[in-house]
Amino acid sequence: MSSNHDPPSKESPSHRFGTLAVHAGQSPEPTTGAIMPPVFQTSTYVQPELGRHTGYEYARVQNPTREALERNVAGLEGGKHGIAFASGLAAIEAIVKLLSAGDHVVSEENTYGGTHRMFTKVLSRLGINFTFVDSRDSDQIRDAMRPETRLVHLETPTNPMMRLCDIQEAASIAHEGDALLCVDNTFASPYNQRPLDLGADLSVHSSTKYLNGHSDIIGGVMALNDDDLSERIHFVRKSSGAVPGPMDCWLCLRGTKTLHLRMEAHNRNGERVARFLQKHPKVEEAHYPGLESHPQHELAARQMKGYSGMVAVEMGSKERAKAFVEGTRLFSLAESLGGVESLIGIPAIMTHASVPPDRRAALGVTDGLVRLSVGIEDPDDLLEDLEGALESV
Ligand code: P1T
Repeated sequence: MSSNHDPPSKESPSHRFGTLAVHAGQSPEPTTGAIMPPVFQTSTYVQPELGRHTGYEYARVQNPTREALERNVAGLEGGKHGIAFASGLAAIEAIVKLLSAGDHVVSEENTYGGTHRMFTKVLSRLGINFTFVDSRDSDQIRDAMRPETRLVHLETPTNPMMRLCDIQEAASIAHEGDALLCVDNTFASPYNQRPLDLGADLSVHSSTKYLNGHSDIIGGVMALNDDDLSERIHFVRKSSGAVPGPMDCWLCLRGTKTLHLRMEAHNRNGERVARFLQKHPKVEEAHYPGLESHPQHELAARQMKGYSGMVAVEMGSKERAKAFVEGTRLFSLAESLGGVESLIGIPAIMTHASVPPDRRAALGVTDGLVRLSVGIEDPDDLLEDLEGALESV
């Protein structure tokens, strides 16, 4: 365990999200009363005598700044434990490292390209077997389950096709077997969706995205309730070492305290951009769970509180997509998402280039698909920017 040191904080589990964002797991630093947790930029801690320490021995295992972030994210996800990592992929990898050679994982087929690459090119070489399914259809998850399935890994909404999975149903399928359900909640953020409340065992994030929200760190974090599972993941992290630095934890904690304000703006702007693009004659199709035309809009309305700022549109060809992404001025051509500034890109050539072309084609990740991460700028300026760029298509 990383922390036996949780100090009392002001919040109670009955507090609302915005109060939890500011206060969950936070308390004044005991020496000075500093209201913000210091950046404990240290690798080790002095022991008063041999065999006796302060509870902090070595910073791979314990760091108070990291623990302040972990308690905050746990509060936002409605979980008992938060565990932070050096990146989103490191967090997902730590979960799969609970398994042994011969174990089996059922994974959504349309995950972030890097997750798919780690599963197929790294972890499968170590004897862990993966079956990829379209988790929009719960029967595909059920049919893929084997006696040795230990993990069901979902992303909902998926990157970049915005497909959804019914988390409650997936949890019951995973638990009928002997498997954990992990949901990558990066695209929704805990403000819009709380997988643990719906029966998932783990909610995992690339905190690089909405949680941090300012495009200035790489990080990962997960939330969970089970004490034994938390112990086992802490053991993997301490043994493997993919820990985030204290300054990055401090920055991320600064981000999570305004998550509710930023997500309201992302949700609002995302929906305006999606509706604008859906109606635009140069756009063939818009993918956004908040649109009534999204095939799973009813599930989205049931499972999510808002639909975030991620939008994907089919432009019909690589040339048209290229003209669009190179024609914007406010939307920057870049990988990543979830920051305050708007980004635009072509997943097939950028974030999902590592997914084999035939698999990309089967998923609908065409060379003409454009993904937008809609930021929190004034929405009228964003629409003007998109209108201008579409004129050049
Ligand atoms: O980049 P990292 O912090 O390791 O997170 C990986 C990751 C995990 N899960 C999801 C849903 C993600 O979108 C990502 C990273 N995604 C991008 C960099 C991107 O532009 O899609």
